[in-house]
Amino acid sequence: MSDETPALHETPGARLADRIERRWATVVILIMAVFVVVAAFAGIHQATMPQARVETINPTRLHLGGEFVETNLGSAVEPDGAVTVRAIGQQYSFTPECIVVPTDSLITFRVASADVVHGFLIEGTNINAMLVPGYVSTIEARFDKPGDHLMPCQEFCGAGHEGMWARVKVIDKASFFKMAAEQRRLTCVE
Ligand SMILES: [Cu+2]
Repeated sequence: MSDETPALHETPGARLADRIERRWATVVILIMAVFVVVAAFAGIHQATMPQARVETINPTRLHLGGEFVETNLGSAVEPDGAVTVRAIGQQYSFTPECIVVPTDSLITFRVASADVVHGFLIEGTNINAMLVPGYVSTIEARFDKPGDHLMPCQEFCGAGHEGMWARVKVIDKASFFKMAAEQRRLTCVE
């Protein structure tokens, strides 16, 4: 290399390229760091689907015994005052087809599929999970105001998929707990 020609990596163009590359590398590292934090947060709070905690169940025997027998479906107040909603998705309906929950309470949804993959989605909220046969899908939620939400199946599950939906009725906390004192399992199925 002669004295008149600078080395290739020392030309002004090369130095500019070097600066730009370093800037983009920093941006990429920051984006990856954000993704890692989001994934860790979702995992720790069990907000991922499939869930971090795997709970299995035999889908062919849901109706015969255990947590998901028909008399145990609907909303229940647990001894500690928390509300658990148990439901089943099957071709082509949800049981119960109208779910009633209180405002301002921690609600745990526990939902299982009795046959194929279905979707559990409550419109107007960020509640959205897959119901994979063999697994219990658990989601925690809170509703701050009374109202009605549609709950359509959001995974194509067969010829009758478009007719598969239920409703979620959010009522004020006092009336819910009054009803719950008189009945072991609540639904709004009429
Ligand atoms: Cu479905």
